[in-house]
Amino acid sequence: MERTFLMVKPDGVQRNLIGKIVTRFEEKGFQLVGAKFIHVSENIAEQHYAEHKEKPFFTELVDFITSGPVFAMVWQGEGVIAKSRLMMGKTDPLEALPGTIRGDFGVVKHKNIIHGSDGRESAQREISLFFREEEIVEYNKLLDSWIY
Ligand code: RTP
Ligand code: MG
Repeated sequence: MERTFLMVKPDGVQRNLIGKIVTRFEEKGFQLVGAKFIHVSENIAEQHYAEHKEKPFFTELVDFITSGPVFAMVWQGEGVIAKSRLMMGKTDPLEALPGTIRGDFGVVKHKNIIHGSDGRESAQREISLFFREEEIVEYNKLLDSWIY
């Protein structure tokens, strides 16, 4: 089953949005298979955002994601990578549609509440950057037979 890495960023944590965000993915029918409340180190932040290393906002990005605790998660389900990107909305919260997480809760690009992997390869890379294999919990849910 497909998996993705989602993370409530420091602004989402400070604004008490963890519960609301988790609820959206639960209600959709995706399954939470890993979660941890952590302070991201500079080293992990730099690896996580390696694709943006040359961008002018890279330092700002690393400073922000290490500025406070985050809620890191692994979610599982059919099409979860692309669908969670849709549920998050566009990078810029002012462009993100109402009904999306960024569209409903964010205002500026550099404080956009949530991170989500943008493809299969980044999902794999990010999951293994933040989670050890044994920290991911595989289990059967009765509810699944009503979703699939
Ligand atoms: P994310 O990686 O956080 O899920 O966001 P994303 O895929 O929608 O956006 P991405 O292009 O990967 O950019 C990563 C994060 O960098 C910040 N950003 N700032 N100042 C700027 O022009 C700018 N552009 C991007 C955003 O916080 C974005 O989430
Ligand atoms: Mg991205």
